[in-house]
Amino acid sequence: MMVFGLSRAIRTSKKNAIIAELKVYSPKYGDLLRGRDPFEILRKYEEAGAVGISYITDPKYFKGSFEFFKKLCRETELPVLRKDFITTKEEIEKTAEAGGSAILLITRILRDRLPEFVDYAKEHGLDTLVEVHTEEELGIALTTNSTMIGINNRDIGKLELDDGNVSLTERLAPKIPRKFVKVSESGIATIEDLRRALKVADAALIGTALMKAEDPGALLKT
Ligand code: IGP
Repeated sequence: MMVFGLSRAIRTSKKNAIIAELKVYSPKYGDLLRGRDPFEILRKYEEAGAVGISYITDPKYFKGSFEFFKKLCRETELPVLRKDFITTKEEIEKTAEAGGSAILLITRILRDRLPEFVDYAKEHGLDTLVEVHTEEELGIALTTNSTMIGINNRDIGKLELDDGNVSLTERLAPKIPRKFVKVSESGIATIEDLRRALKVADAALIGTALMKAEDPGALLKT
């Protein structure tokens, strides 16, 4: 197991740090795999120099599976981030056992329990990506020992029916102290969006735009 592999990879990256999401389905665009083999996309992400891989295990809205996550952790040397709507500590244990490197914890869902969940995940060797979408949520995230803070440019409450806007990252990232790795998540669709995000954040997390492109690695090479 790579302890805190994702945050370290971002901090030591010499090029644009992009966490590439292997996103099989989006509530807005539907099927994103289009008959392709997910492992073929994984290889493209690796070749293009992704700093880490993200995968959504939620079956309900994103058609993900925990079984596939386990397989993914075995198949790649890159640190893997598990995304889901985590509400129990048992899920943290399962993520660590599967060989995951990092886990997403959503401030809006966990609220008062967030600091405790962060510590629990770190005790299990996992990096934590604490997700925020408002300034008030950022206030809560900053009280935790999380290794990373993710600014979600989309409103998760709208389940991706909004496009998201990188201006949220531009507004919130400067308020985050350097001890946290800053990640701009969601709605990054163009090179211009990516440039804006990486001007203020340490890494960008991209799913839809990579999956919709002809070459899933193209945006990673910019
Ligand atoms: C990726 P996008 O817009 O590039 O496809 O976004 C990722 O940020 C998004 O999938 C996401 C997500 C989440 C999914 C961010 N937070 C929480 C499920 C749960």
